Amino acid sequence: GSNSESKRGALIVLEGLDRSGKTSQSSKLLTYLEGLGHSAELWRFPDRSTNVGQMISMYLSNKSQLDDHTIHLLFSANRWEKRSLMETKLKTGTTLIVDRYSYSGVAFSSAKGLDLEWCKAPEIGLLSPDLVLYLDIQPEKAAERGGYGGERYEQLEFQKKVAKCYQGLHDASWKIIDACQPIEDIEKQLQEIVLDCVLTCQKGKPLSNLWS
Ligand code: Z5A
Repeated sequence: GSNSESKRGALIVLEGLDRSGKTSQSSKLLTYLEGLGHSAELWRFPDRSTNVGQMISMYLSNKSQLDDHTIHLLFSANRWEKRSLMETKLKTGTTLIVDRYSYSGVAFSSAKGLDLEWCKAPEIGLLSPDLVLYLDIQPEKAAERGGYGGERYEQLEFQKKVAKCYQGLHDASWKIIDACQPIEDIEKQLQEIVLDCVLTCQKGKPLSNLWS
């Protein structure tokens, strides 16, 4: 409508394997949107700043052991604790660029062998992204980028399983981007798609919940 209060922000998620370039591209997108005068913020999951986030961080750095189901639910809880703030931000016109979201939650846990529907269940009712940018890279190529540290999931064989699990999660909100192109080429491609999404949301596309 013409009322500026009704212009909501867009929920834009970046997904992909470790080293696919999510972090680099998220910050470039933020700079781009802010440069155009849009209100935008960069978020990431896990959000390691909360109490739940600290438990997740300990687990990822191998400082604690947790049952696979338990850590799955903690990742989900970490998104739930940010849900109402997320909704407020979007409704008051701020676009959120989010580095990893529920798809990471489901892909990484189901790659361990947990039941897919069980993995999706705690994500139901979280906000549904308006756009998912999947940075597509072969696990071998990602590993070559280096910087695989000591974190729990940073192993080639496991990343291959995660890549397969991601493939089962694509829906209409996904755009698959070839993450092996030069950084600047990917940046240009993402800018176009993201701006289009931001404008569509401003025109009144309703918010919805996962998984619908
Ligand atoms: N996890 C989960 O299990 N359940 C959940 O619900 C959630 C997450 C939310 C922590 O994530 C782990 O938690 C993660 C999934 C799991 N485990 N893994 N794997 P994290 O976000 O803290 O860590 P990460 O996603 O693995 O981030 P990252 O390692 O920082 O990767 P990235 O953000 O995708 O890539 P980058 O930092 O932008 O780039 C990596 C390097 O590649 C860097 O040197 C760049 O300069 C280079 N790069 C980037 N783009 C290019 C191109 N186009 N060409 C060449 N080189 C490039």
